[in-house]
Amino acid sequence: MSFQIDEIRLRQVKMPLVHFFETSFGRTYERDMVLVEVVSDGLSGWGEVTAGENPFYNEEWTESAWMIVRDYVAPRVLRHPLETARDVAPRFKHIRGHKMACGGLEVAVWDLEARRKNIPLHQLIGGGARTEIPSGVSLGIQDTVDDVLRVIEKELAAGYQRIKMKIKPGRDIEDLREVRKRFPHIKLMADANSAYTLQDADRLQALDEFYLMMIEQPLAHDEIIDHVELQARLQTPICLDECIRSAHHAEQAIRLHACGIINIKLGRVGGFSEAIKVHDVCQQHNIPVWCGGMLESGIGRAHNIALASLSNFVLPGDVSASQRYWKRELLTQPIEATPHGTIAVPAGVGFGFDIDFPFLDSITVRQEIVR
Ligand code: OSB
Ligand code: MG
Repeated sequence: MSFQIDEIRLRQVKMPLVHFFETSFGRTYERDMVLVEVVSDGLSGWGEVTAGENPFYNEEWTESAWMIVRDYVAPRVLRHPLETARDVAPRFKHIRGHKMACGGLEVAVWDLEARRKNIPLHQLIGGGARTEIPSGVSLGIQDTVDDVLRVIEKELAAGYQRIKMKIKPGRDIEDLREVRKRFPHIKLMADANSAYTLQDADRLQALDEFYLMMIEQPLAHDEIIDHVELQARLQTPICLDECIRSAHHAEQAIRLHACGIINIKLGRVGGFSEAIKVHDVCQQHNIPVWCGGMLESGIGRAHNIALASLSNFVLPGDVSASQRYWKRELLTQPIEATPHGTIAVPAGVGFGFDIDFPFLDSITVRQEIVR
């Protein structure tokens, strides 16, 4: 049953984080994000562009995403006959990069298709392999090691299954030593967000002593080959994040032994079609995956939950409860974690949660409709 998108509504919303989030590339106090609503036959599907406020994680940021969606992404989808949401991603093949902008609209069409079929999004994408997804937390760099220990204590008490710590040169070996001394048995990993080069290989090798589950994206965001060399020197598996923007990259990284694990982010790879392909490539090669996060609002979070219900998402991911990020969620009900560190996959139609429209309107700073 083919359909077409009649109208695409863009919104920019600002939401302060309950606690700043610091990575090797900087601190975020407030999210400034672009939401995409696609309308067809009076039904709406929703997506979130996961770009940051600055072009530091990758080349995209709020402003670039707005322009790319408005001027390049939306016009390629509007009033074009679609059989399924799978027909959306190929329409962007001439757009270089800007996968998060493309992905924000692509995931909205998947949500729309699920709503048209009156089924949950997880079912439409072929997920539903589990009814609860295993949940971990990503902890930003804290001011002191004592703060790190305190935050870990709190998240473990809340039940989360694994702890990820952000590291950078100077906040790595010493911090991890303290954490391991205090918590010798927890599932622990570190994320460097590309803060090192091959010249730091000795320093990274020293982290083997802490038997981390994995070290995430130690080297440059666009550099698979150096990771091959580093992986050969480490016992700890490397997990690639920034480097993997397509299933092709995943296949190359796996073939070259650049990593043992891959983190999948919907935005980074341009939406569900490509995320599913990355998942499948990894599964064929026995590479486990987990779902990463980009400090999403409830809408992006809900899409992540659906994604993480695919069968090869066997490791706890970065998708955690709304209250860790927001005083008030964009949804009528916040997303919550269970005491055993999981998040229930919602049974409702589409992405499975209801948007809190009055609140959404109150934090919207810009709107534009593309017809
Ligand atoms: O590298 O995984 C990352 C946040 C912003 C940019 C990059 C990353 C992150 C996180 C946070 O680690 C994940 C989350 O809690 O949403
Ligand atoms: Mg990462």
